[in-house]
Amino acid sequence: MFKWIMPALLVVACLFAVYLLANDLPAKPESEEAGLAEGQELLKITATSAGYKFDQAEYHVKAGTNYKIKFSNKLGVHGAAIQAANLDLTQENPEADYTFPESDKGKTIEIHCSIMCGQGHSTMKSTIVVE
Ligand SMILES: [Cu+2]
Repeated sequence: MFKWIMPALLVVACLFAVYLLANDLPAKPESEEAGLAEGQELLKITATSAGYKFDQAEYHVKAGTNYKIKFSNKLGVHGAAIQAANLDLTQENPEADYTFPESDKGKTIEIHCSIMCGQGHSTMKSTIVVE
């Protein structure tokens, strides 16, 4: 009598576990690639006052490819000026779409901080290598 109860409870418990797993998983972080146009690539530049530098000493891009350049500050207030591309990205204006022309291939383009941010400001630089 009531032999069916245990298997039935087991099934209910399993379903409940699956339900919990499905609902308690943290929300998927929104992909950084979301919002990119087709064929567009992301170039992220992050600046910090720790060492007065950009997160990479060299950023690599491909000539002829359209990039969404996203700038952000990790610590302090900085800007990323890319004079060769006529861009100055700041906290207020952190994004730009840009295609490095084929004529830039093989060139190294300078990025420098465009906002007076402190004692390391004058040497706060990085480069974009166009391949
Ligand atoms: Cu600066």
